[in-house]
Order: sequence, then C-alpha cells, then structure tokens
Amino acid sequence: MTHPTPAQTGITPGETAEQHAHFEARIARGEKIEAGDWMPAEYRRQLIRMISQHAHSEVVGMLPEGEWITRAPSLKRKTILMAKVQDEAGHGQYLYHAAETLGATREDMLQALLSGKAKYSSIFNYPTHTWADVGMIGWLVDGAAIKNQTMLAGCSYGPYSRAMVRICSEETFHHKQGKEMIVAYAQGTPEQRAMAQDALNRWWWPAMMMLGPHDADSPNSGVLTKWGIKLKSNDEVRQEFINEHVPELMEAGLTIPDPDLHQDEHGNWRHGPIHWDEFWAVIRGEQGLNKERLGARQAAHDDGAWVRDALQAYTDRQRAVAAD
Ligand code: FAQ
Repeated sequence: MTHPTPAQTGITPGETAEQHAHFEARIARGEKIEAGDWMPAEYRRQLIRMISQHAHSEVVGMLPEGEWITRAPSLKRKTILMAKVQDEAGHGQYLYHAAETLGATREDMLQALLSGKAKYSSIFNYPTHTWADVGMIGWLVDGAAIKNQTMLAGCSYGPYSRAMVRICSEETFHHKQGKEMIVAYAQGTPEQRAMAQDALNRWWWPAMMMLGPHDADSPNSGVLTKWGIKLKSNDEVRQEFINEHVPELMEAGLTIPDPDLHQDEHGNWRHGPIHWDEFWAVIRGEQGLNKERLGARQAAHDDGAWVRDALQAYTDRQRAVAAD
C-alpha cells in the first residue's frame, strides 16, 4: 500500500494534528504567518519553492528586455526600459529576502537556479526579436504577472504578501508603459502595426501558459489553496487575464492569434486549446533559450565573484576587530 506524501496531505511525520489545527485556525482568521511562527514543514517547503522560483523569474526576466536597452528607439524609451529592468532586479532582491526569512540561503537558491534544479518562469525562455517585443512583454507578461501577484499580495505568509504589495505597484507602471507603447505602434505606420501584430502573435500563447497548467494538472494547488497561499486557481487567474486583455487588444486594432476565442453567455472570453507540450518542453529546457539564459546568469555570477570575496574579507576583518 502506498502512503500519501507530505506534498499531498501537508502533514510531515513529527507534526501533530493540534499544531495543524491551530495553524489553520490562524489562517482562517485572516492572520498573517510571520517568519518566527510555527508552520508545517510542507508550508515552509512550498513557500521556499515558490518564492525562490519567483525570484529567479524576476532576475532571468531582466535578460530578454535588457538586450534592447542599447537599441531603444529614443532616449525616453531607453530611460523607461532601464528603470523597468532595474525594478526587476529589485523584485528579485525582495523575493530572495522573503525566502531567506524561511531559512533558505542565497547560496543554495542561486546554486539551484544555476544547476537547473530550480525552475523559473517559462515565459523568459522566449526570444525578443523586435523592439515591439519589449512593449508586448510589458503589456502581456507584466499584465499576467500582476493578476497572479495581486492575488499573492493577500497570501497568508506576511513577508511574501508585503513584498507583493510593493512589487505590484511597480509592475503596474511596467504594464502601462508596455500598453502605451503597443497602442502607439498599433495606430502608427503599416510597419509599426505589423511589428506590434507579430509581437502579439508570438507572445500571446506563452503569456497564457505562464500562469501555470490547468487546475486539474496542478499538483501544488491543493496545499497552496488550503493554506491560503493561492487565493485563486491557475485557471481563475488566467480567466481574469484574458477578460481584461482581449477587449483592450482588440480595441487597439490587433488580432488575437486564437481562432477559437469567443465570449460565453457570462461575458467570459473562452480560449482555444493551449499547447501544453510546448510549455513542458520549454520548462525542461528542450525548447527555447534555457541554455542561453542560464549561461548568462552563470557569467554574471562568475563576474560578481570579486564582490562576494571583498564583502567576505571586509566582514572577516570587522569580526576580527570586534573580537580584539
Ligand atoms: N514556468 O502545481 P503547479 C514576472 C511548474 S514574474 C515554469 O500549478 P504552482 C515579472 C511549477 O513550478 C513570473 N514552471 O505549480 C516580470 C510546478 O513545478 P515544481 C513568475 C512552471 O506553484 C515580468 C509544476 O509546473 N511568477 O513575470 C510554470 O502551484 C516581466 C506544476 O505547476 C511567479 O513565480 C511556469 N510558467 O503554480 C519580470 C509567481 N507554471 O515547482 C520580468 C509565483 C507552473 O513543483 C519581466 N508563483 N510551473 O517542480 C506562482 O504563483 C505559482 O508558482 C505558479 C504555478 C502559478 C506560477
């Protein structure tokens, strides 16, 4: 007979039903769980997994847009893009710190990213072919990320929830600048319109996928929902994303690359089948730019070795002085 795993039940050997009942009652009362509080080991593990993968996504997410900083078409667009890419680095920082409050170390998390053990968002394995991709990332990718993160701002773990509040306000600026750019191009010259449409054709489905597999194929959702980490399911968040973005993209004069897209009797936009084979192949690194992205992160990590060494030497010296 096979026994259910902690990932399925949430209960790790050594934990009692009373501890769990007390913990779940706190969540039911809407209290935030803070770093020093008792929490199930599986709650901690799930949060470290999710928050560290989220942090990796922000940091790897700097790469596709960062490539365009030197090629921005105007000073205004360049300063906006530089601010956005720097914001993503800051988001990575907040999130790594949030994961550290749970006992994860920066070294372990970075090692997990660089070795390919930890995931990061599938969306950042897609290439940016034209300048319009920068706008489309802002409109669609930040747009999808905000839907997910607004939900996470209400999650039960205090440090993650508070990081999300701050991140969402910055993402809102990212979203607006992307939309403003694409709307301008969609109303621009025939070449600009074609560039905007081409970007939509390539980013629409990856943006749909980034919100995670359908609920029936989402093994982590059970415990995440039970413990108030996820307040909405992957499909619910995807539906919110579609309902907001489909009318706006259409109003901009763009065509969504989904022949099955239609509105149901409740006003919800319904999409056609998602190519999940592509999604899993991208995550496994069999399709897309996974090797290039990890190579770029590894090079940045190696280049930063002298900074870490200098910080360590300074800390050692301060400790020696204090000991004297
Ligand atoms: N890519 O059981 P579920 C951004 C994995 S931030 C790769 O449904 P869960 C800002 C999942 O990890 C974007 N892997 O998983 C920005 C799990 O595998 P595991 C990142 C994915 O956790 C904008 C397996 O599939 N946001 O864009 C993906 O319940 C522009 C089964 O899935 C966050 O990370 C994926 N797309 O739900 C930056 C938000 N989806 O770990 C720069 C926090 C699923 O068991 C420029 N995370 N998987 O081996 C979450 O909300 C959740 O983790 C989900 C997935 C909703 C992403």
